Amino acid sequence: MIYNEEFETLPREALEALQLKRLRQVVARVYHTVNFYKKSFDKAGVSPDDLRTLNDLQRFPFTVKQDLRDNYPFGLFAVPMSNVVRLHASSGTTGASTVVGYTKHDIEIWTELVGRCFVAAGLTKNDIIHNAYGYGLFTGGLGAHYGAEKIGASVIPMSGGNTKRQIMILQDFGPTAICCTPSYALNLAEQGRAMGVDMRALKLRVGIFGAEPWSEKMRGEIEKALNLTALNIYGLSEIMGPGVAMECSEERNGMHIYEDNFLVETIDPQTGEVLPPGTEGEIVFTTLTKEAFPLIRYRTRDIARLNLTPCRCGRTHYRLERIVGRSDDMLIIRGVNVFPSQIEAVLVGIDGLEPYYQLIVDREGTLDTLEVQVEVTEKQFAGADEIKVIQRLEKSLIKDMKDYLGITAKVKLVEPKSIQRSFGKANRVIDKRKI
Ligand code: DLL
Repeated sequence: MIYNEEFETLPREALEALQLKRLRQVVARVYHTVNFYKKSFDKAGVSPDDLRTLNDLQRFPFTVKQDLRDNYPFGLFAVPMSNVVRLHASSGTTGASTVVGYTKHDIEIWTELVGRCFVAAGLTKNDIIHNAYGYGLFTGGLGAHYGAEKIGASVIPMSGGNTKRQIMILQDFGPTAICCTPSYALNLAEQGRAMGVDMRALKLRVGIFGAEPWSEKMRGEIEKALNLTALNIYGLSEIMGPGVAMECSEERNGMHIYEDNFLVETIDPQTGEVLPPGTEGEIVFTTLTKEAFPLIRYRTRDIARLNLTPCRCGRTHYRLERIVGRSDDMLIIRGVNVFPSQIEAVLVGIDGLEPYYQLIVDREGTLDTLEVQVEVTEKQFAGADEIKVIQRLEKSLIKDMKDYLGITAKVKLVEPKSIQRSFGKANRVIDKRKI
């Protein structure tokens, strides 16, 4: 089934004509309403009138996450706040966080696109959808929620956490579909088994998993543990939230990008040069229909490849293959995005700590773990109540990490000079996870 047959199956030529029309509109609009774009286009010597073909977009400058941070919180909005009906944000200390806004119309489009995703997954109004994406500033919970209601399904607004309760609801309410991160799906399966529940006998038949990288191997494990069909959903808050791209149940081989709303390019992350579609590189999006927070040539930092071959399902939109990595140092820990620099921002300014730290990321069972090792100062280390003070410091750091970044971390304060010094770019992250 296809939610919006007209737009999802547009022949390529008509799709590109629509994209060009929308692109010209959005580029002109941001130029005239957002100071940042006026300045950056002027600096690059381009104007909206230069856009005659889709290829002309290559002359326009990229937008990067730092631009969002520099304009924190609302500086890139293209409409007055009175037209904004919703805000979402990433975690982070002030300024390191990114904030996105939506008009009523933006929410309608987002809702339709997530509706498209659910229909692509084979869901209908007869399904009960257990939504375990976090509700709140994260886009996952509310994004999936609105889409589920749009197709008329019954949605259980479960949010994240409370695993035992989730397992009880899965048994009692009998949802036929579940939305969560792939690692949480494995965690639910494991905890359910530990509680003596036959997780394969639940009514679940489809899982819609995303918000973090996963592999075909993990797909196999989840399908086996929960006895369902596992599908991949992609999105990022800057561009909209979940529902930028979604796998169809027919081929389960790459996620159709809703290209009537998002223009996609692949670039070389080192040089910024545009690569032929189908080559592995960094994915760049331009939003074509967003009102409150349009983005022009936004560098996602996600590394992947487009699949241009026609799909059995009939959708003409190109597919995004699995995300294979990132061109920056962003970590996704239990579905929460965090940059080492944000952790550093929590650490600096705390009396008794040195600016030397290391992050050790691992996976225990199905759950990501993060250990932050930080050096204490000589003075602190040699102090009389050393152990008591260190324990207090560790506790308060764990709390700050949770409060500012939403992550659960172990903190280990280590002796002065025990973290290896680097002679070039510091390598502060040791990621031992094998996904
Ligand atoms: O994770 C939106 C989302 C919610 C997508 C629910 C899917 C389901 P952010 O928190 O802004 O938004 O994180 C976006 O997460 O740039 C990717 O690096 C990563 N990511 C999202 N989906 C996938 C996926 C949401 N299916 C960042 N596979 C993106 C791999 C993914 N990585």
